[in-house]
Amino acid sequence: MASEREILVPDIGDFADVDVIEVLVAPGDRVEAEDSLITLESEKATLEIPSPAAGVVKEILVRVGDKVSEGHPIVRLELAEAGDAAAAAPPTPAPAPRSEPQGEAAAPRREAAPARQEAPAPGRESAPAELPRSFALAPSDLDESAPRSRAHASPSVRRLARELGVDLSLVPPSGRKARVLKEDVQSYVKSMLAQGAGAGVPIAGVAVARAPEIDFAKFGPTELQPLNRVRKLSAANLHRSWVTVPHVTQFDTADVTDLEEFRKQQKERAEAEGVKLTFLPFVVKAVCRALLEMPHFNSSLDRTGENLIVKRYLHIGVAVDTDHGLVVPVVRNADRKGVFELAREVQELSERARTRKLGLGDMQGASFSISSLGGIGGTAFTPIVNHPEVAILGVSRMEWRPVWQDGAFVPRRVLPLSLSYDHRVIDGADAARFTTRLAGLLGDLRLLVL
Ligand code: CAO
Repeated sequence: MASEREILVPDIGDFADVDVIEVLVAPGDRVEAEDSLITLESEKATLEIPSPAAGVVKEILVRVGDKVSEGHPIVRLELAEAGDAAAAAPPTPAPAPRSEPQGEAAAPRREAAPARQEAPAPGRESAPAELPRSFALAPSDLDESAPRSRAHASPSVRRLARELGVDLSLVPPSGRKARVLKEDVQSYVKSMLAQGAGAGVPIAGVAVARAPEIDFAKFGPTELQPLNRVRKLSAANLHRSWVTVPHVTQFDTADVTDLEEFRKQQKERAEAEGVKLTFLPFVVKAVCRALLEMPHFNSSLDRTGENLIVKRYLHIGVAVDTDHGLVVPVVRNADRKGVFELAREVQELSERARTRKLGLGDMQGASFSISSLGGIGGTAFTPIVNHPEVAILGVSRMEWRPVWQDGAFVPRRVLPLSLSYDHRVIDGADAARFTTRLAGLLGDLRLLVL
């Protein structure tokens, strides 16, 4: 009868409380001895933890974002039937250097999987293979039904793929046990380039002159501060959006004098219910109405660029500023929620974002995003579309402005709105209609109930 075994984090040297950045298997997966189970990332290195035995994964005991040390359980494995040498093998080989080929790990020691360690390139931190989902993700990132990248590859190959914007699951492997090698990634990129822009593959991007490397220390004291994982991933995703989406930003203002009165009246009631009532939930509400009326703002271009995928759900991403970087948790089915419920959810999500307690699922599936800087200041800004979404609303700080009404200037509270959009999908006239409608809804909340 098949027996089960808990696979533990092996001796990983001096590392403790290391982040799990990637879970490479799922319950039901069959793994061979030395197939990678998870990837860990410390400040200095990325480590892949392979299975010490063949079998079927029964349960995953870690999640992306967990911190683990030696001895932490990773998976529960139903070992392959007796006779399987790997299953019978004593556990825990010592960590092997990253450059060693698969299957040549050192002799077994304790009851855990052998780890492989990747020495980081000098002056560089290893990038993660998976992320706390952040801004501007690839189409497959937001499509939970899309196949996850489960290709077998070393961290350095994964890093190369990430740098080149290559989805590893699409790369034909040539290594032992279907492992994707560096050369496979390079050939894949070459073949995609050969297919050319006609195929609509947004890799390689625009050729720009390489920036000269400057030794700033020549001009004064400097300090090297490595970017954390969230910032690195945000940077890559924002850059991809920036170069692939033809952006235009439409500016407008909403007269929120009445809304502000109403908000103040409701504030006490909200506080009694433990809710902090800001402008944001009202904006979410109004955005949902405008999206229902203009659904192509709630869509994505498909990979061919020839079809629009219009989403019949309204999941609103809300950009949250945290001290580890920008994250965008998602309020699901926002159109079905009341203002207090939205306020409570934004508050809870932003708290969890700031304490790093969001799960990947909390950051997936947005169909439109809002970035509110109103609590901080500023009169307008040009947010970057959270690709593959096609529009994002920026909200700046409400202020008093003199408005000409009935032959005189009257003081009115105005809320600045900045709508950035993908001009391949949205025309300027529609963008102006969208912000005009939004301003109308925020100017007179009664319109929301019509
Ligand atoms: N005008 C004037 N005051 C505003 C305002 C606006 N547009 N928006 C918020 N405020 C006020 C709130 O009422 C609150 O005041 P009180 O404490 O007196 O009630 C204060 O500013 C702080 O609000 P907040 O920021 O805590 O709450 P929020 O609901 O407006 O926003 C959140 C929540 C999570 C979106 C916000 O905290 C945040 O992180 N914003 C930054 C998003 C960001 O970084 N975007 C850039 C992305 S790059 O494009």
